Amino acid sequence: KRYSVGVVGAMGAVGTEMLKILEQRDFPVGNIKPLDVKENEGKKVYFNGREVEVQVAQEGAFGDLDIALFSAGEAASCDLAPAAVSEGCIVIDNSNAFRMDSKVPLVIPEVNPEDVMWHEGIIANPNCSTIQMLVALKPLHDRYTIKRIVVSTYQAVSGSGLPGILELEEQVRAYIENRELKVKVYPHQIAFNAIPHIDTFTDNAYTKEEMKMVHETHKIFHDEKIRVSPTAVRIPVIRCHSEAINIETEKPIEAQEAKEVLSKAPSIKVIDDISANVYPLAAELKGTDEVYVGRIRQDFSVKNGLNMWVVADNLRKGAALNAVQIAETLIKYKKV
Ligand code: 2RA
Repeated sequence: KRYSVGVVGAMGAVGTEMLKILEQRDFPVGNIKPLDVKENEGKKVYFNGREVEVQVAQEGAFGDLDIALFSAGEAASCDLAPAAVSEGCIVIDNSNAFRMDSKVPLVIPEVNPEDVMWHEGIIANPNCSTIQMLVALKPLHDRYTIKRIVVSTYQAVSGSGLPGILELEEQVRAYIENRELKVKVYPHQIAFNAIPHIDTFTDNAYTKEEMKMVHETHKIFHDEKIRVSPTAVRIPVIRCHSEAINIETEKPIEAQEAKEVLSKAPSIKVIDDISANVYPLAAELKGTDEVYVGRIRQDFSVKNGLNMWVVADNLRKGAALNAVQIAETLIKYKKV
């Protein structure tokens, strides 16, 4: 069977990757429908070597689709995802609009694929920083029962889409040319800086980005007991998020054995040889699909603790690839 697939936000950073990944993974597409805002109507995108015209993402555009991958921001998802479902289309949404909705499964195919079984038309893609963290922690949670996670993220500007990329590039250019740096996308200059503030602050002094990692971990692991304490930081890297993760486990955990558990787990590549200065590096992992783990070491400050460094391409496994893998999971579980 071949499927009629729409991509909402087809001209954006994630939407562009979605089209690329559908093609690279030879997803059984019968018809592809790039959808975006009115300003982009008529522009061309390429799919399977063919030029395809962008159409307007609006009510009535989903009746001929089996699946629509959304990555056009929360407002567009709130407006159009229910309409798409009512037109008979299944929505895989990369925005934050439905992630905590009790009727919407929040899925990482390597972690909780079976949750697609209870979808009612919408499946939510987790936040990029959550996806890479939980792909890495799932095998350790299964083996050692994680009770607490402390994580600091080092997030690329492409997490803010094309505007974030352009802001960093422009500020670096201005710095080199001794011009005034303009600040629009972020609360402060991002070039040569580290901003501990992603999304908005909530009333507990954590940011929404940090609280997403807490709530999404509980929903995806189906475990409200795990304590999660994140700090989300924006750094001047174009692509690939990095995370310093510390876990405490119920059961005794030993670094070498944990390294073996990780190296056998799906979608994980262990890159860890400090004798040769080898560990995952954001600048080397653009365009890859796995979650890369290194600096695996005992946390000697607690009874059962482990530290690790986790890197993944935030536009691929952190967004577009995970969404396409959810579509593949729907087919596998016969839920489309
Ligand atoms: C960011 N995780 O990095 C958020 C949304 N992609 O900006």
